Amino acid sequence: MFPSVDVFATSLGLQEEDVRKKTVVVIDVLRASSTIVTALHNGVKAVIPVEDMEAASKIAQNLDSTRYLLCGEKDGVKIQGYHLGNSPFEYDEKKVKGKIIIFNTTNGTKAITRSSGADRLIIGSFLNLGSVVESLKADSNEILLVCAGWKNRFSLEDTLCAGNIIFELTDGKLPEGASDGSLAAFSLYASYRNRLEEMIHSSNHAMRLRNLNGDEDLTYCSQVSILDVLPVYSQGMITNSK
Ligand code: 3SL
Repeated sequence: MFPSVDVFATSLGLQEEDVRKKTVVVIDVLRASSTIVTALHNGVKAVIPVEDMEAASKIAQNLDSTRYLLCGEKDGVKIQGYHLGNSPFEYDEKKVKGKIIIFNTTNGTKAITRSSGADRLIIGSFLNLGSVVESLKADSNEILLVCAGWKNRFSLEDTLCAGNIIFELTDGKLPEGASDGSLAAFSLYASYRNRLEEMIHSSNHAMRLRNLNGDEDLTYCSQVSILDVLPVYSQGMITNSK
């Protein structure tokens, strides 16, 4: 039985009532979701997503400085004075194991905080797609897939990932009565699923990132279901519930 699934192409205008009593999956393939998944896989204790630098410093002031790392980016570039930026490759086990990450990014962490009133809030990416789908299959809530997008605009890679989740939930056959959002994301994914990596590399955000740090992050974030991690948000923190 296909649960009720809808898709927001960005988190702009997302209201509390849109997420209430639902299971929400926030998707920011490039790169916030992929970085959170990687950080948790490499032993991060918890990720605290924040909306801006002010919120990040407030939280940092109340924590012992040996316990946390201040991390994130503005327009793709590491914020001055922060320990780490937003490339998943920065979050290797040696640096991050056991740490709390205070995480501030342009679109991804805003989408997460805007969805915080959900009944269940999961962070999804291509990297942990299998774990997300498995968890959604066992969930009786209505499902909302929230794409982070880029500065209130549609992002190809996030909607492709939403479509991939829906494709897996429906075994590739979208039932009648699916929402317009599901139909659009599903159809996009179904059209490009054999050229996923190529499509991600040709997205607008990939072009911006390529100028900043090459192709390495793009190739990494395009891999499907390589990490068995289920990041779940609760009371201000994201932890791995696997
Ligand atoms: O917008 C975000 O949250 C980031 O993931 C953007 S970037 O990939 O670091 O540019």
